[in-house]
Amino acid sequence: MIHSILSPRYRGHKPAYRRLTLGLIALIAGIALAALLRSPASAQTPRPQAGGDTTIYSRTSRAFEQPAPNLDASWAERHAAGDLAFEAAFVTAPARVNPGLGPLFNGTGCAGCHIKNGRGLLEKGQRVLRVSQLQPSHSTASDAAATLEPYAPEAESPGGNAVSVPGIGTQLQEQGVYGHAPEAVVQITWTEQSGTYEDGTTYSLRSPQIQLLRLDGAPLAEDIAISSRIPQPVFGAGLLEAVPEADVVQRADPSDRDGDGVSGRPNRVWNVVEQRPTLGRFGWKANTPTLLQQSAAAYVNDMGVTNPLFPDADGQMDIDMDTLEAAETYVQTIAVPARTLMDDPQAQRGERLFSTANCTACHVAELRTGAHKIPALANQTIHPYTDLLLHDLGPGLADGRPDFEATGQEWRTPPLWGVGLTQTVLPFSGFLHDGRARTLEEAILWHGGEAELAKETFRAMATDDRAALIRFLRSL
Ligand code: HEC
Ligand code: HEC
Ligand SMILES: [Ca+2]
Ligand SMILES: [Ca+2]
Ligand SMILES: [Ca+2]
Repeated sequence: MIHSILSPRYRGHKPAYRRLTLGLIALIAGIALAALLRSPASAQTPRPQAGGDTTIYSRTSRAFEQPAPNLDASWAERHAAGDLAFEAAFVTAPARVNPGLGPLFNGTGCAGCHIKNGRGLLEKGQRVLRVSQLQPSHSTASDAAATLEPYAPEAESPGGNAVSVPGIGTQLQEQGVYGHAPEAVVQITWTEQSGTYEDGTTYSLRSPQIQLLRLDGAPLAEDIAISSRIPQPVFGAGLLEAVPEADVVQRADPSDRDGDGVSGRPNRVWNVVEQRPTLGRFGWKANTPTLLQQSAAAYVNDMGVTNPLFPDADGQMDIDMDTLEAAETYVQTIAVPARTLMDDPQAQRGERLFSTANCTACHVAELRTGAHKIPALANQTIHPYTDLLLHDLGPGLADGRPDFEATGQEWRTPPLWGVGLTQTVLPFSGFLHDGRARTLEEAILWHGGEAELAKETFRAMATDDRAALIRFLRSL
């Protein structure tokens, strides 16, 4: 007779080997469970915490829109209020909700430009064109602009180094509320140039040519430097604000003492609150010192919404300090998405190549934050892949327009955290200051100047090494 082991007769009579097997199974299950609970922060995965304790584990199209998980209850509440300020779309006064748009503007709200807190596109309503006059004095621009409504809401900043264009100022507002003409009309044409990788594969790079037209269609002037910029991702910005100034400045190597061809300089920009120049951190040329000022400048220049930092000439303002601080708090307290593919051999190889190609000379993997008024941002080890310094990236990317101490060829190293999610969050969004690069490969191939050697190293890589490097960038 064959007895089933489930037979009641056998209960309580399990042989020793069976007890041992069950024990082993339990032990293995326990270890597996512990490993699961420990991941993704376990020992084999050294750097998933891109934003320190503000890191979240999301790789979806909403990955840039989460509150930092380590906010205390009162900051979490302020984050939620800030979210509403960031989402608000302004309208012409008088109105019951969000009045004060314009008279001239580029967009109607923060979220309309920074799509899902990520980038925007180089199209009207999302882009910002900064301008300056090449020959300050007698200029054809002033004649042409004489027919335009003289309006330049941009505040004068001592040391700005960008000479105002008559009738436009230093930022071109392409839209006006009813009865107000835009400052100019922008025409963009694209040119393509082709190149070849060392392995024979060809590629094509596109760049925009920008022409400003008067409203009647006549060209505006030829002696205007134009810098077209797409909206940048805004998550993690609070952490970058919390990196001690001394740590940023200490990485500068203006005379390239270590001879690696990479220098790097801090920008020093006008701080409206402190009424003196301080370290520039935000914007493609690090032309803004703090997130309060970045938000205030966005309100007044991009939306025509006057505020406590930039009131009307007569002292009136469209929004109060609470609203301004709500927007500031929001961009300070957004979570940073964690890195992925930590155990993927190809991504690991790509990370080593990123380092051997000396990308890390500018895209510094690890920084540490210091003090900040928001406790969740203080003393965090973060992996933003930026040094917050200006670098000369060569004539290919130059806009010819100075911005405080940044020259027409210098740009701030942009952070690369979350760069792999860029097109998950916004399909078709581009890389680099004007979104010209359609892929990460194109972004790298545009590097020149101080990054010429790094670019050449990439261009000369074996096909599978290039793929590994790109896979690493996608994992960020
Ligand atoms: C018309 C589109 C537009 C609007 C509206 C707009 N932004 Fe921006 N934002 C930009 C562009 C373009 C840049 C890059 C500016 C530069 O490089 O000079 C930028 C840069 C930023 C940055 C810097 C990010 C970094 O990594 O350096 C922050 C923060 C920011 N914006 C927050 C805001 C907030 C808050 C609002 C609303 C109050 C806002 N923006 C409204 C287009 C916009
Ligand atoms: C000398 C400093 C420097 C070095 C070296 C360097 N970069 Fe950059 N990188 C920059 C700057 C500055 C920009 C922004 C340029 C612009 O927007 O016009 C940039 C932009 C990028 C972007 C686009 C980011 C975005 O937000 O659109 C990627 C991707 C990138 N770099 C990857 C790399 C890789 C990979 C390497 C190594 C092969 C490298 N970089 C080497 C300074 C550097
Ligand atoms: Ca207004
Ligand atoms: Ca203007
Ligand atoms: Ca150097």
